[in-house]
Amino acid sequence: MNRKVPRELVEALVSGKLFCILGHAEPDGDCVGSQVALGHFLSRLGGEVHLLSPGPFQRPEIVPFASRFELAMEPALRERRPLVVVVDCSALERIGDFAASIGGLTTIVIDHHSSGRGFGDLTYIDPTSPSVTLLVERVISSMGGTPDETEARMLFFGLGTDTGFFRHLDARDPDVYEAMARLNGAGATPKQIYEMIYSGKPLASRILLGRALSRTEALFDGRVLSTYETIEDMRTFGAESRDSDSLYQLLQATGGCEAVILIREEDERTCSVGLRANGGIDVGAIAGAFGGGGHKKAAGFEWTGSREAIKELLLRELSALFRAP
Ligand SMILES: [Mn+2]
Repeated sequence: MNRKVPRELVEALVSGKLFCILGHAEPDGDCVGSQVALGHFLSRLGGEVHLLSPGPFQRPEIVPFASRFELAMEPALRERRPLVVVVDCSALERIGDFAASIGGLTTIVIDHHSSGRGFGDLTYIDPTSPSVTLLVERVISSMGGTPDETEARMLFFGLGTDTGFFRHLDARDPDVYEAMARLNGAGATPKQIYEMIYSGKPLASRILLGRALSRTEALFDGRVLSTYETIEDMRTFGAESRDSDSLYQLLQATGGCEAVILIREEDERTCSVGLRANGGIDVGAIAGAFGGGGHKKAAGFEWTGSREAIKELLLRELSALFRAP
């Protein structure tokens, strides 16, 4: 547990004038929320701020922010030696080509992942924090500031995203709720943030959801639910219509369900596999056996081969855990 923001890190931010704030590839609400809020705060203090991202901005809830981000670091900007802040990112590979651009520049890392190889000159990492935005809130207050309304909303947005709108908060941790109370006092409400995260989805995504649900197969007496999406689905509905979060949520609500498998054909040769667990099963370990990774309750991997073939391999792996009593 590392709740106190390191003093050197605070001093670097306070004395900085030019900042590049970077996040991971395929950004999500926690990443974007952390970048926008911290950038907004540093601008208010008079800093020049550049928000950088490898993109792509696919999730509908972050599309409205895409135009604020630069997809590469201009050489002229690099020559001015900005202070780099990397958020929500535990490994350099996750920032793509920026890993080369930030070489030799002082780099701050603010993150809540427990895995990954460390990088950065000054780090603030707290794996007990449900979102990076809550760490950014602590950074802002350590710098003597208070989030304004824009910052409070972005910070709440990140927390709402990473906790599945607070459904995954299961620790007894009043600090989280005290932070939420402060953000609410600054103008962020659950209703606004719920709409930011969950509204505005294309109709095609609802129809695709229906297709994937109707294909669900109950395995091991319903303890495992498995479904899939095809290349044809992607052609018909578009990649932006994929909504695995909603699909997992609906399937995981099934009585007796302990794990969910989602197999997606990415192209003629490759599938991506998503795994979710309700109970005690460690799907991170299963994904790891196939060269992937993740957490105990949410993990995934990429696979070269057909949808049927990967399902067979997964069933073999799972049968040890789910053999009928
Ligand atoms: Mn995060």
